[in-house]
Amino acid sequence: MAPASRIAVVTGASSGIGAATARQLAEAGYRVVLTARRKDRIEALAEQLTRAGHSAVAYQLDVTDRAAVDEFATAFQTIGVLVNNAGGALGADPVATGDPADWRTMYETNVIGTLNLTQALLPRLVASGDGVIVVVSSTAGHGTYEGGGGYVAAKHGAHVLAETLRLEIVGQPVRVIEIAPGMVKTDEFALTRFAGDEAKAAKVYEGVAEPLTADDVAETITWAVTRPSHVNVDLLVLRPRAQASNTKVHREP
Ligand code: 8X3
Repeated sequence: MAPASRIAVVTGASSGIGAATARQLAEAGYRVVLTARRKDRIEALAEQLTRAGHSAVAYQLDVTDRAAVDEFATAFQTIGVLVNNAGGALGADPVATGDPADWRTMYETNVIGTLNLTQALLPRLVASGDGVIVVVSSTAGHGTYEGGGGYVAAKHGAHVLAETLRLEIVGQPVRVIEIAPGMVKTDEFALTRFAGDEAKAAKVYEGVAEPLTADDVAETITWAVTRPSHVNVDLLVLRPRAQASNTKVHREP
């Protein structure tokens, strides 16, 4: 169990990997702060966790709004864990025809959002004497695929942010952990990518026996975070067994 005073901030906690991570960190004993743009969702989850005897609060936050992030940071003196999970994909167009506005939005959410939270909370993570920053990147941050376009570029950015930060703050009491999931079937990831087109979203997982779940990833994040303070899981790539690479997926007929 984490000491009750240990605060864990999770971004993008309204659904999917973020919501599952908030739940699992609360169950592991952290005081969880759920952040997302969708207030109703994080409030409902925070209430649910509180009713189950855990410590959880909701704070509406857009990670791309630096002034709001700075204001959020003033609410804390120390923080134990920051999970940078907010992000996502928009579109699967080739580079030749991808929408620059989508590329910009993906860079803003996946990279600048992570940068904003990391910069604003780093002093509080250091002050805790034993801080952890998690960057939830993706296998898209470690290899490309056709149609990956702006998402692959943004996730490479998130990966580089984590790797650079780890070099720069070595010697300070903060671990930097990157978790890079492959194919994860969540309620919203593919649907958001394809602007609500259910048929296109379903095709992503078609014939794949068991894509990863949000809980599989949350369990991995929680495991990495709860290693002893001197153990830094630099990078952990996880995929479903049916996915050997970004472009090699076994699909049952
Ligand atoms: C999600 C993995 O393959 O859709 O981060 O890019 S993929």
